[in-house]
Amino acid sequence: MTSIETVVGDITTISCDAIVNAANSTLLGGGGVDGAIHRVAGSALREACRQLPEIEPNVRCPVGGCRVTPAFGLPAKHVIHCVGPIYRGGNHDEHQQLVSCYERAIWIAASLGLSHLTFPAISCGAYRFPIDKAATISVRAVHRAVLSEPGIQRVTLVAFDDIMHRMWTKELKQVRAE
Ligand code: AR6
Repeated sequence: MTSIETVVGDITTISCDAIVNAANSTLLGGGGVDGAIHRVAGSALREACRQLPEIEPNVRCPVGGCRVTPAFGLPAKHVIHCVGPIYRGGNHDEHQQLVSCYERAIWIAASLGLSHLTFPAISCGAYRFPIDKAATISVRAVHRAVLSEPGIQRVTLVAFDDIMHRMWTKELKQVRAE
């Protein structure tokens, strides 16, 4: 049975098998958690991302998808780069695209034989997804996806502030009670 937990902190400081990144479709870095991950990983991460094949000019990963690289200077083996949706009011497939990020990250981690994953709150910063909705979507997507992946033993949802942590705590409590 997978343990799903939430903590407050900087995701780049937590040891695990794979750190999930909230990237953009270029995969070449940016601000927020993406910037922090690239800073700690070092320039080799950007180079590894640059070498991933483009599916369109300067697009290495579609929205809702993910790609894997080594983690270089981070305390992990891999980075799973997810591209979350930009929130545009909720009627542009954002819900399903966010589900897809969490599910695919778990599936790809399982296929690599990994057991401990850390996630940031994908799309909850620059991409402006409402955090209450994102907390519900992410907890439910993780909860469902790990049911069929017994190799995933631990998922840590890393909140950068107390508000996100409270949202995740509430959702986890609810899902456990169902
Ligand atoms: N550890 C954990 N969580 C963090 C950290 C950290 N070190 N830093 C920020 N967060 P965002 P998005 C939280 O904006 O909304 C980038 O420029 C933050 O408080 O990083 O998916 C990319 O390149 C928020 O709750 O990602 C894209 O262009 C959450 O991480 C774009 O932003 C996600 O915020 C992606 O936007």
